[in-house]
Amino acid sequence: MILKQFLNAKRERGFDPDLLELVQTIADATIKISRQLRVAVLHGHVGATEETNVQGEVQKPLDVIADNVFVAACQTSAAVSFAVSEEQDNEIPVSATGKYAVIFDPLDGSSNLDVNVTVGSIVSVIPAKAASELLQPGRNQVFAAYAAYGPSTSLVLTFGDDVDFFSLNADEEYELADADVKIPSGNAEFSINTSRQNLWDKPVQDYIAASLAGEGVYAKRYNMRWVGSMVADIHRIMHRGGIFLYPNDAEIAKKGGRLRLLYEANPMGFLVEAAGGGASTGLVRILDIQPKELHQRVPVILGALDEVEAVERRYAEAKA
Ligand code: P6P
Repeated sequence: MILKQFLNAKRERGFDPDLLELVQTIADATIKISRQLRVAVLHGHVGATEETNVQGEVQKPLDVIADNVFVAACQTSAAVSFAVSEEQDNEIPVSATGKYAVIFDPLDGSSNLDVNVTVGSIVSVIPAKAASELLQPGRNQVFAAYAAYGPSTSLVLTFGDDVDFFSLNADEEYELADADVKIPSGNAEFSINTSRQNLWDKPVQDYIAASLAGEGVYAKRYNMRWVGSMVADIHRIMHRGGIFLYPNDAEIAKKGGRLRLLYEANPMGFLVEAAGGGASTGLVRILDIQPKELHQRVPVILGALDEVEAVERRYAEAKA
């Protein structure tokens, strides 16, 4: 089944046609980006630009290209009220009669582009007609997805019900590859940047130490994977389980965390929870956080529910 047929079936089940059309538009944007990535090296689109974004990060040419693709896609849809991008300081007004805000990280993990490692786009859709409605808890999302640009291009999406995996076929159409995906339990594998170990919150230091000592949730020695591209690490976890952590640490605590709430933690949290997993800061569930500003950062602990709950227990014990 291709995405168009999948969305038609949702329409027959009463899903909002405007949202379904917007989802097709978003999917088409990721296909455009996938095409650009394939030839980026040959077109000199790797390396860095002279610009920095609102995050203070040096922009890659493809950050700018991907951002332009998503903004242009939003501007073709009367259903979109605002576009909010990691690469843009402020929200971009689109349609005065729009009813959905599209919030996105157009190209996540772009530092991996130069070395041909999987990168991704992350998208969140919330019901919002006015700029004053852009700061909503992630539980209010009506759609979330990521595209993983790797050996193949995957599109993983949810409307909050099931999580469905699509893969780009030879005709450049997204074809359903796996329906109603659930994160498996039992995979003793954590995903964290261990170079920051001495900075982590103590509950995380203790959780990782226990996992390495064979005293973690699954009582066996844990493996470690860290791609440095959130989409790639989360896609692995969606497939085979495990836990992803970018926890609070002594350095990043000043900024509130490393990853952004509105266009990384919220959409990934919505997807992971819909797949039966957990999404937490260690102290609170990510989807319950009331955002205070567009580019707010949060600590992120996502993955198999029993693993996330184990980290939350360590935070609770530390507070007791
Ligand atoms: P570090 C990429 O820049 C990103 O935002 C996420 O995709 C990724 O998980 C994380 O940062 C990598 O962080 O500290 O390992 O470079």
